[in-house]
Amino acid sequence: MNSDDHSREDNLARRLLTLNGYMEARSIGTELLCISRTKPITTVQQHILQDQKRFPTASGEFSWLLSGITLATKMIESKVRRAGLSDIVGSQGNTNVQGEVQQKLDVYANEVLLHCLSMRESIGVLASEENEHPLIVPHQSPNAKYAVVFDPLDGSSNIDVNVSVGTTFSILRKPDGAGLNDVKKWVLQPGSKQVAAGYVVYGSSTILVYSVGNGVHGFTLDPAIGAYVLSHENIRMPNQGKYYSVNEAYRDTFSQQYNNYLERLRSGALGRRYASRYIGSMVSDFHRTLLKGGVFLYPPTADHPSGKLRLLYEANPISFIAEQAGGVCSDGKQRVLDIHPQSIHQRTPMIVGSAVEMAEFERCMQEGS
Ligand code: AFP
Repeated sequence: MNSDDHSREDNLARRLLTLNGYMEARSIGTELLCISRTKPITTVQQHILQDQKRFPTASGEFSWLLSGITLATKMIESKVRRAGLSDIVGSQGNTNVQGEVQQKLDVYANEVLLHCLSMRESIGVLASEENEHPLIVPHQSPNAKYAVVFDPLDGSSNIDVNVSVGTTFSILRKPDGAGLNDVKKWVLQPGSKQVAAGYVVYGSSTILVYSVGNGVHGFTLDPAIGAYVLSHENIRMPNQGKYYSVNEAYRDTFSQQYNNYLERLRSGALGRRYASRYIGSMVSDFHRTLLKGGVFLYPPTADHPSGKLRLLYEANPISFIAEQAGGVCSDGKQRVLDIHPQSIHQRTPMIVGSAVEMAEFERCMQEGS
């Protein structure tokens, strides 16, 4: 082998061993390769297992449960990435329980989550935006102690135009004494009772953000290795941001307090003039608010006097994440996590954001019209 061959081989090995940026290959002389780790890889499963070490009695079943969510969301993401190529965009021709047109991807995402989560013995009840009633998982295991509530594809009316969409989920523990048939008791719990919650955004990359009540962590899906890899450790929402996010087309139907608040943001009363951003896909709008600060609002409107967002599977998981990251989430009157739900598909107004914007929001609400 001459030195050109060596150098070609060396470069090839270097490329192979650079394993998507996680490892570094170094040559010593012309023959030896020394591999050193540049960045430790932490997958979401490793992270959950490490976190469980805090609880000496943890059996690992919770990480197995969460792996049902990660598997399902990888399957959803692969369909989302092929939207436009396969016959998966467009409406299914049905409406769901909310009276909303079901997209084909809504139906697929729902089926995938139901399938993957039904395999987990620790789950007794599943409730989805797409199903009228909560479902008892067929295995009916006596070991079942969690309910998972989810919106399989939030923002799906945007999918045909390549706008980011997401999945939200909330995990609740079976209340003491509840039987398997008391499905409403399993899911009609205030958000403060969530044991874990999170979401996935299928955006320019796919990111899973979750919390088990011990901070908020983000994992980006590395398509080359098919794993969610820790990319945003211990996310903290900035104290103040520069964007507000609301559908301003409805502003003439907002109450005076909301309009006063928005005017204060626009006029610079909080020390800066805000710009606006609104995607119309709540998970994506919230994800920006989580990372950059600011405020997202879906107030009561003429069409949705109780707000549009669903308490159990949209507002509650988002509130849990927001509070864990140092943010605040309100329905305009109280903390969202304190609302006692009366029905599975209950809606709520939701205002979520950084400490500075939320303090001003609460001040405007108290001031009245
Ligand atoms: P779809 O899932 O039907 O697209 O609804 C998305 C959503 O529930 C939420 O993600 C958005 O923030 C909100 O609706 C947008 O609603 P408006 O179009 O009324 O602003």
